[in-house]
Amino acid sequence: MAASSVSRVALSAIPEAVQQSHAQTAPPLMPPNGRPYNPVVTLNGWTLPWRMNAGVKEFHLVAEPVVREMAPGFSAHLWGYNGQSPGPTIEVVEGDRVRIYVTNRLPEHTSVHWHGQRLPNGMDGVSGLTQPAIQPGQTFVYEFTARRPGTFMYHPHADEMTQMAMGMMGLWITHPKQRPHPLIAEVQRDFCFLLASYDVEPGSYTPKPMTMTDFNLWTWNSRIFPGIDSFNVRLGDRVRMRVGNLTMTNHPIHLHGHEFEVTGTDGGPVPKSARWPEVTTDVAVGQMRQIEFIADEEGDWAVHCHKSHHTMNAMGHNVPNLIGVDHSGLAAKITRLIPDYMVMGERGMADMAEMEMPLPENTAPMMTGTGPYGGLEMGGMFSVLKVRRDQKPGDYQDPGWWAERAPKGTVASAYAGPVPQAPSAASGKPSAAGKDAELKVRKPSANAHGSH
Ligand SMILES: [Cu+2]
Repeated sequence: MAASSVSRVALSAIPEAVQQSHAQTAPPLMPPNGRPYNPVVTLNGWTLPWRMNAGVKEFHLVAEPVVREMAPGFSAHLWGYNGQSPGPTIEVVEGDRVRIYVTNRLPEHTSVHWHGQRLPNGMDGVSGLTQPAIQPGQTFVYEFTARRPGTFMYHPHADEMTQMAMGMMGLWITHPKQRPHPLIAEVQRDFCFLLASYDVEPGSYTPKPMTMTDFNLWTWNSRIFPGIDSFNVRLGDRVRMRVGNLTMTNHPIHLHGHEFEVTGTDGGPVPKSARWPEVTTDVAVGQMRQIEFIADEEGDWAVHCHKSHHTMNAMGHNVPNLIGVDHSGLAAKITRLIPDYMVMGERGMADMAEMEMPLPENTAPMMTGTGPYGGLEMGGMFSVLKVRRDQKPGDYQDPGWWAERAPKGTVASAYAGPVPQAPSAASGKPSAAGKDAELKVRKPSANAHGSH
């Protein structure tokens, strides 16, 4: 470790850097001092404790290599803050004077940019432009007043490509001072998470920072389904979800069973006249979106990115499309050469989730997760909103599956009676399949020289 630029005496004056050793969702941190507020819940994360020092809220972030469990059985070697990636959520109140000590325990220099904040230019954290970089072993101090309420994030502005690909990021929530606030509703549940993508080769541990678009892990707070906790709420709760995107592509976040409104961005609260109902909202690169809805439908409702490749884990993208191809006899022949070989994709890709193919060590299955009715065949950016009438206020525990209490007759099920004939689209009459079918046949040789 390089020598610190801060003396021992000065270090003792710095607040303790609280560490987190696990990836479970921490209960909301009720503010022990300072202005009161309703705390957020960071999905599979936690809020950084602070200390008050002569009216200033003091935090201590430590940038360092971490081991992040992305899902049970799969961990990645990332860079983060205070033992985890993402770093802890910082929660303050509009008007708070905030001092953040940042210690660099990485092998290279770093800085912290406070994305979306109004602050003095020299506190903006762009190394080379607004400050010298924080060298390994050094501690820097940032200080400013949290001027406007909203949902923000922090991340390095130094060797950004590498440091963000390695997981360096965190959420920052500035709660409103005025309550009730005309544009910021009081909510019963306030969740937050960051979207990040990684490229970790199956069987390895460290993301490849050079990857630009072809990532294989799509994460919420550096977790992948089934490692992402569910959103557990009480029937009738007003629920807020704050989502920030630090990947290289956009993510249409989709909620089942409810309509929501986008009530804020990193630019601040959205005027009421500019809100409209949605069930999906696109979160573009570098953006934050705050969605709100009343959880008034009981059940287990999927919440996910609507890009279907983002609800999968690491896979071989170069798999040929074999849907409809008859493999019979082929597998047996290949198995003689490669004992673990499995033919997949003949009937679709669901086979891949069902057949438990041997995976390299430290690899998450591509499509996985088991629900009360069978395989979910999901991965990546997927979770569940669990709405229950008997979920106690302030209780964030997983209530189990809705299937165990779904009222009779409210679940789709196999039909045993006579099936009515389906009318064909063209005539509106029952179809005479096979009778008038027309086939176009092309001789294989016709295309040999590019002719059609
Ligand atoms: Cu996505």
